[in-house]
Amino acid sequence: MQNTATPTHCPYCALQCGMNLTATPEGTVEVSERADFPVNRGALCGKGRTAPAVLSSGVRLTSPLVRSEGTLVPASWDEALDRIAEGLSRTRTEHGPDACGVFGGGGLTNEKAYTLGKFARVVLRTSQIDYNGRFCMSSAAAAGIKAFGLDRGLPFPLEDIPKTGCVILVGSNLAETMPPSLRFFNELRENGGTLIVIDPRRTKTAEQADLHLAPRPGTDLALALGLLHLVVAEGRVDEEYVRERTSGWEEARAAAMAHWPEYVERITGVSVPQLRETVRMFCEPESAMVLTARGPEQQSKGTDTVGAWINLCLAAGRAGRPLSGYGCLTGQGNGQGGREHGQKADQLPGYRKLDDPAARRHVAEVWGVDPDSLPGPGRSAYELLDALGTDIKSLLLMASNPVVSAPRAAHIEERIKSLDFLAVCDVVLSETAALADVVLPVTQWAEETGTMTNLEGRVLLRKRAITPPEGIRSDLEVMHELAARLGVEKGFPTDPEEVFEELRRASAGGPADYSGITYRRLAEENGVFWPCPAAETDDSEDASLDVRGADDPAQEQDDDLAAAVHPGTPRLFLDRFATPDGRARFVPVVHRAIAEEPDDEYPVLLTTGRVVAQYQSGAQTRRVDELNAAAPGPFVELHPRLAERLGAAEGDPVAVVSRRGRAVAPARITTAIRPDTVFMPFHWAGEGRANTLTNPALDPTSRMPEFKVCAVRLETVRG
Ligand SMILES: Nc1nc2c(c(=O)[nH]1)N[C@H]1C(S)=C(S)[C@@H](COP(=O)(O)OP(=O)(O)OC[C@H]3O[C@@H](n4cnc5c(=O)[nH]c(N)nc54)[C@H](O)[C@@H]3O)O[C@H]1N2
Ligand SMILES: Nc1nc2c(c(=O)[nH]1)N[C@H]1C(S)=C(S)[C@@H](COP(=O)(O)OP(=O)(O)OC[C@H]3O[C@@H](n4cnc5c(=O)[nH]c(N)nc54)[C@H](O)[C@@H]3O)O[C@H]1N2
Ligand code: SF4
Ligand SMILES: [Mo]
Repeated sequence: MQNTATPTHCPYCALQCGMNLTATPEGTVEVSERADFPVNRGALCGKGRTAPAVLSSGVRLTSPLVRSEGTLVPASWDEALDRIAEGLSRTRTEHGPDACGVFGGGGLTNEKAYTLGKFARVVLRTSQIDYNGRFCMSSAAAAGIKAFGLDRGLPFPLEDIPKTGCVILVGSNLAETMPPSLRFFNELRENGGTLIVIDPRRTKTAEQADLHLAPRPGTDLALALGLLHLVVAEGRVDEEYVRERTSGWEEARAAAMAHWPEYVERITGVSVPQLRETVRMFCEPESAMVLTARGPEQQSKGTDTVGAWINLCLAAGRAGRPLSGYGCLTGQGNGQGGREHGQKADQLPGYRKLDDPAARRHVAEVWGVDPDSLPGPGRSAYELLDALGTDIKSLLLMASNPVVSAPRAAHIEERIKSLDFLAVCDVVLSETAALADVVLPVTQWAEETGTMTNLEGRVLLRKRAITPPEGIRSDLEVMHELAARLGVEKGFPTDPEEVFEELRRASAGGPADYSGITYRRLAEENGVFWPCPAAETDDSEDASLDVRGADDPAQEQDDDLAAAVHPGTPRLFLDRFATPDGRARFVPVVHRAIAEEPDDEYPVLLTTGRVVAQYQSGAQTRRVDELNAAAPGPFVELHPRLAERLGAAEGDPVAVVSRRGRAVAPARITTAIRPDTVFMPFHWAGEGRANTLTNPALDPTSRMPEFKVCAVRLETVRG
């Protein structure tokens, strides 16, 4: 395995860029270009290039830790695992199964996410499981299911983007958050297509655009409705498409017509000529796409907002047709797969619903348990964290750092501290792990094999390239050991391929059907797009393993069998949508205000997001020198007019105060932001923690918190 390059994938974002890894004789790991993977064709951002730095023993956890007289001290695996099993059993005995909580992450492989969901429901029998993906794209998922009957990030591969006529990017700064993907948008423009970017800031992405609209944060819903109004008023509705392929148009149209362009201009700050220009650019070409990211989604009306953008696509006949459609740019490495296989509060594997009796029967059979023993749906991520220390007494946390990344973080930090028992599995001592009673050090991406599902719905194999250090175990081994200690000896294998084989069966027949996908196929193809049902002739697991066998000399003659292999589904909805009648559903939505409008006391809007050199809560990337040099700490981005009123100069510490708390960071003064808005990245803990300020107002459908807008005031800091 060592010394030769292993083709694998990046540990971080949803592009899941391909890379080659080589272990050097000196014991380090080198990243080299892997040109064959179509998503990035060799290109990597700085995070991916420097990812091996987190594998070194200087920064990672190397031993289990247990709390003893207030401090975390090294312990044996047996002691640490015993303590976790004891902590969870005691809670269950004293307070019942729902007093044990589980919190997962969208960075976990499909195998881990699947096993974590099963662990919660079969071993702990708790309904209280959710994950950080709820903070990420749950609003887009909810809107996609409403409209199309199915939620998959992009309904087409990224390589379709250069060939469409126009892309509207709503609240995505992909030049910083997915840098290698910018290539597709540059090619779009080289081919004569146009790019429209909607962002309150003139970001690096907006600088590439043919048209940049800078709405007031939290007004994307009104913006989309105003555009739909104009599509109707200008006679640009694709009547035939609406008749043949959609339902609910009349209600949605009536709702949109209340949003006159002048009214929308007043709400959003986007001028009527700009609205008209957007409609023209979107409707005139043969094909067009709308892509959303966290900007419009992380709002207390994110689901309706995405729904309004989908309505626009449907009215203009731009969905379920070649080179046209609505897509959501997912975020974490396995943000897509992580929510398909059961770590979400209301889901079972295969994107089945936990409250659907047929789904419960199917999955219970695969798990060998009584369907009635499966708990029902639990709380959403913020609600779960908010219940720590009250209804939920013990928490098992895997792959998230909510002390930094949850909204109203000071409150959540207090809730975490009030737990009877906290166990954290991580690769580093994150701010959340530092509060735990037991911390388990787990293997990382390069040291273990697993599947990931990228933003295109492409399931890919992230292969182990190096041997993990002594004393580290995988998340799968941890769950196996804990299950055994809690009395469930079987059903928690430690071999990822074995887990995947079970996941295939559990997902079979569900919306996210992986049953036709095998490790062997993934090793040979550059990923397979779900849904990919097993071929009809293939009723044993082994048969499909053999179908595409490269080293099978008889394969040439196996054409019949090969033809029976489902090719996967790169493009969705071309013939029909995934609704019962095959039609896409319009949703009648109307504009509503943000949860916390500015007032005299808190007159400025705060929005939050990312910078290119740091990842998420920073737990991993803040441990990489090169990335820290590029992005050393938090900042408050503000317009010169606002800075002048405040009396702050570039680099001066500025206090940002909301109803939840106060954060301090240096001023970064730029005309690239609206004068009524400040921006803070959320990658840091401590004084500059953006989430001390954010508002946990939840979207009623998706339960997504309003990370993207709250009311604040600014103060200068003396001394
Ligand atoms: N470098 C880096 N890359 C990452 C990540 C990271 O942490 N760092 N995280 C990954 C993950 S999990 C995710 S979810 C993605 C996120 O990827 P993006 O969604 O691209 O990232 P954000 O910076 O959160 O938000 C995007 C933009 O939304 C804008 N915005 C703020 N408020 C509004 C609003 O009300 N309306 C509109 N239209 N726009 C608004 C912000 O100004 C910002 O430029 O990135 C992934 N890639
Ligand atoms: N203000 C504000 N807050 C936000 C956002 C925002 O835009 N603004 N965005 C939200 C979004 S979109 C997201 S996705 C969340 C993300 O925020 P978090 O959930 O905190 O995500 P990470 O920082 O990636 O945390 C992952 C943790 O898991 C560890 N880890 C990595 N791989 C593994 C593994 O395989 N196993 C285990 N056990 N651990 C592992 C890492 O070291 C790290 O400590 O933040 C949300 N918070
Ligand atoms: S863009 Fe995302 S997947 Fe690609 S190298 Fe950077 S962090 Fe990794
Ligand atoms: Mo995310």
